[in-house]
Amino acid sequence: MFKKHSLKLATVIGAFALLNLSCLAEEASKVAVKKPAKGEKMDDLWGDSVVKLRATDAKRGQLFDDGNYAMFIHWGLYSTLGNKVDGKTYYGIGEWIMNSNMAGIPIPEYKKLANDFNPVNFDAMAVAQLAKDAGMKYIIITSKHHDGFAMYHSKADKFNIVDATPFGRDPMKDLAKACKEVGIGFGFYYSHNQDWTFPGGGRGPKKGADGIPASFDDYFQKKCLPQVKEITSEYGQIEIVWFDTPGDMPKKYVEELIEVVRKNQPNALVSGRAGHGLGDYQSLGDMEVPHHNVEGLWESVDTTNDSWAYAWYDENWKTPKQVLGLLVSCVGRGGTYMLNIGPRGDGSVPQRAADALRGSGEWIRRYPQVVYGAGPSPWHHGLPWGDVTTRGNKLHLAVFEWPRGGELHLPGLKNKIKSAKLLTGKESSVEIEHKKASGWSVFSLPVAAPDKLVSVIEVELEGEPDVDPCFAIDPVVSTEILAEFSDVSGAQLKRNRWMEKFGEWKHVNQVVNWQPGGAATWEVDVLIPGDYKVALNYTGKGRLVWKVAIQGGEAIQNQQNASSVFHDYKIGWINFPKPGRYKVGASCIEGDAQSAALKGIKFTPLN
Ligand code: JFZ
Repeated sequence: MFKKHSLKLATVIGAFALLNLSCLAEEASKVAVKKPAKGEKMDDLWGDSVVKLRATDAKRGQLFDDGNYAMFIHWGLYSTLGNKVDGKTYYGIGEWIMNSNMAGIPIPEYKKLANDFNPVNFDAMAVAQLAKDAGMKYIIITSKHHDGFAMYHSKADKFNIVDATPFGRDPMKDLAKACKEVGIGFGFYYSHNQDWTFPGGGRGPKKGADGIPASFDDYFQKKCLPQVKEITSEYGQIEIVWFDTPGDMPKKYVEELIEVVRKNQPNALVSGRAGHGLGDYQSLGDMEVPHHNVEGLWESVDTTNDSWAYAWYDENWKTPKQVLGLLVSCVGRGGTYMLNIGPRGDGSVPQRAADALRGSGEWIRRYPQVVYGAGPSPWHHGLPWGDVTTRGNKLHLAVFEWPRGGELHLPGLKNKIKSAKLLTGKESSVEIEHKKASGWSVFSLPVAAPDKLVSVIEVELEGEPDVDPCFAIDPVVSTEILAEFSDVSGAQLKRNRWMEKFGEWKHVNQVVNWQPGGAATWEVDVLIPGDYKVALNYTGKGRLVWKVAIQGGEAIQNQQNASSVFHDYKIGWINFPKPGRYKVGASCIEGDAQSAALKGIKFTPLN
């Protein structure tokens, strides 16, 4: 079962990491974003960032193994606009405000912003302390984004925070020092391919001020290479150089940059988005945590609200519990989570972003073992009530949805349990009772969750964790199983990506192209027999008729509405007559089946 899934997922992730999504053209955007001008598709910028783990990565990989959690900061000239230009608000990722899909600001206009850039409220110590309080192990900050403005003192190019602004100081010196002082790592984001203001840079002007045509090589030699030398030699030890959006940048340039990093910072990691598979680890698509374990060194990057850079209107903050959900599932899938904040143009950090980070950080301080140095879940996917991380013979069950009825159900664990303890976040813990039932482990719990955010049960096993990762229908909590985990016949599993707001990418693996007789089929394990409510999550047009059938058992069908937004539609009750394994299939059998895109199936116990 696991093998099959990992293969399927490898394909999904491979496709997603390759990001050369020519198919994207067919995949209509969900939200009307202005059509990019010719040659201005965002997705041809991502290049080949698939990275294979190499043996020599072991030492540098330590950062990810121990850390698992980092702060990303998008801060630049664009932060002064906060997505408002000439009184008009543009919705989307703030650092792209210059782009023609956003405000479309001409280069000379944009450069003028530097005249008023004076981030007097930037407090490097406070930012480093915030990351520390959040439980994050290092900070990666934009030294230069696609706009070409250097947020540090660059001798290679005057368009920087010291030479071009009234501020006239290098805040990166302060931040590098502050990180050292509070005891966390420091590193730089650098946009190596795209430079929208320097002649010859990716998507930049094609001519210099003198009217003479400029090539990418001009940009590379005059700005990119010297700047990468600067950021890797003038800020002490750095942990990562986070290159981004390689596009079709020739390999030799990427190789040269990596050589510089290796020479100046032999212990630093290079992000996969350097391109050509030359980085040390893989950055998965933005704002997304994978649903199945992923091998090798990788991270997910995400942001506290919906934009990377500050956007004045964006109060859509992740709550501390959401942050923990994303972090724990990232660690559970075997990766590292890097969560972004976007300081304002004056350098201050929005209070709610800080609150979300501190709220989740307090939890991490109570249960550090769930995050730091923790290994992936032997279930290879999340569980209905939460997720699992591991260390040696110990499982940490992070319970996000405390089950009613005083029992937690854990399917498929083959080991003998030595002990099970409910952690209290302090030194003490409470031993809890557990029993085995039809291959499930059942833990007795107090009625109320002991932790207001996420409670943790530590289970010590005899031997290394040995688990059957089959999907199992929880007897208490709703179980959603994604379509990407189904066997599909007479239909197709396809990845759909779209921008919710400009630059805010969403991704769904969905079953489409339904043919007569087509089905998505899951194998599920049932502990408590009886009736369960079934819902399907899909998009489509008009009314659709769906059939859900248990192989050799009951089949139900129903007509429900559809819309362009993924939503749970109730199909009906279905009966599992006894405990054990079942195959359950879902099919779109009537209506505009060509419009139907199935994302998942949900089983909810009646009581
Ligand atoms: C890039 C940048 O363009 C963006 O401004 C931001 O800095 C973000 C962290 O990275 O955007 C991307 C790059 C890659 C993907 C999506 C957005 N991707 O691989 O899905």
